[in-house]
Amino acid sequence: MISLRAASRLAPRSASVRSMSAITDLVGREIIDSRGNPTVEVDITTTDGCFTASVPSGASTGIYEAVELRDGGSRYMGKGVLKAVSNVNTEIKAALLGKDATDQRAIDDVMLALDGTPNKGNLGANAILGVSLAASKAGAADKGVPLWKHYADLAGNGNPDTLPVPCFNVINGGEHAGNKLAFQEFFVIPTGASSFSESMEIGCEVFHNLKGVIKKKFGGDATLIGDEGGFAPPCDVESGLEMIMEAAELAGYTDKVSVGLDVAASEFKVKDKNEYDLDFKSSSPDPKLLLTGDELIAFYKEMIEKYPIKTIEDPFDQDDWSNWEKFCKDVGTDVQVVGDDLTVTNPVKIQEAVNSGAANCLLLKVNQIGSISESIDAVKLSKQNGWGVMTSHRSGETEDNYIADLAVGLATGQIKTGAPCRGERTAKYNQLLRIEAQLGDKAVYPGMGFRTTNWMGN
Ligand code: 2PG
Ligand code: MG
Repeated sequence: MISLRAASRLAPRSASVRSMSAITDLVGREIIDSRGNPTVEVDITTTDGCFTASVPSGASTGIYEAVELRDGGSRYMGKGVLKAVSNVNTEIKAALLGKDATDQRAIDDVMLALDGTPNKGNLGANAILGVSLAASKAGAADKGVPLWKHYADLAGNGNPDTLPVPCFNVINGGEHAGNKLAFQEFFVIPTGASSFSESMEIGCEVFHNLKGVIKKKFGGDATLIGDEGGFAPPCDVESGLEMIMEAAELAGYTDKVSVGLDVAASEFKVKDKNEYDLDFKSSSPDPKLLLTGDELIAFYKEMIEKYPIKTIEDPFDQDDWSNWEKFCKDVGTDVQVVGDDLTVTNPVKIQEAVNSGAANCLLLKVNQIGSISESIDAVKLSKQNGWGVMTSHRSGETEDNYIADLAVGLATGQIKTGAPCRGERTAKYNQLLRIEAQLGDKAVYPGMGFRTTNWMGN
């Protein structure tokens, strides 16, 4: 019997009589992400040309995410990805040459079978995702459609017309900044804009006004930025929210913005205790900032009362299901409760959270699960259960902007990709401006309806 590997080596010859989109070459390489760490980039060549995609990387990584293969050792402080790149250039290449780039599911399935582990620990989720993404670009080109339309086709989502509402992360804390602030992300969300381009205008103007507010309060040093382009002032949670609202007022948009948080609470849960340390970055933590689960819930509720908070991500640790459930039951109607570390874009985890009522929105991060097809499965499951879906970048990014196309193609209705600052963040927002122009009069901006967008899939 001929082995899978041997059969795939024969494939290029038979490719000439098949679809024009057959993969004729596949090359992986190591490039550098926005934090100066190596990551995987992949070129896929078909008769339509060469299509390149690259893989992002997190800092506040959930423990249940698929494996990001790193080389270890001293090179790049252990963060090299040459093993993952080599997996692309040997095993994955051998298995995919000759395959039809438009058949995303088949391509992803070949890689999953080749890897053979539940968490992609063999080949690396970074190797598999790089290929999966590049294949999706080749597939779109073969069909002669924009990438967002190809993603919509793959998901059975018809002709999407909805741009996402941007959640601009204008204040950075947690693992993304050197300040003492425990919560990781503070969003200004232009829910009152009438179009995506107006939402950009609002986001940028609030961002610039916020710089002035922070400078006045803490001096110029406090306007340095964190990993996702937001400011990293030495403030606490409440004063962060206050400054954002002050900036919105100065910009003249008080009535047009909501706010949101990514707490990233897994980073400061006290091990084996129902406690969270909001001073976890300090060398001598203030005991007043050590809160029980109930105290943290009470604090969130107080903030929700005082500020127009519409979304809170990872309010508790990834294993702290009981506090998630209590919180989502209490506030989930008015406030979106987003699973990131809790759900890791994994249908098994999402189903668990649906069953227990622990969250009501998926944070969609393709590298948490490691392929386009499985990401689509995660979005479908979430939508079918009435959840919102927020498309997300990672804190370590590249110039690649495919998440903009994903957000439109899968009608997620909301996206977070940092502040309107730093090229790897604006690359995504700028692609959304282009897609808005392509859609022309048909473009829909969901505004306050961002939690329940027009999904045509099933
Ligand atoms: C998050 C992300 C992206 P990271 O927690 O949502 O903002 O951060 O990529 O570091 O996990
Ligand atoms: Mg998060």
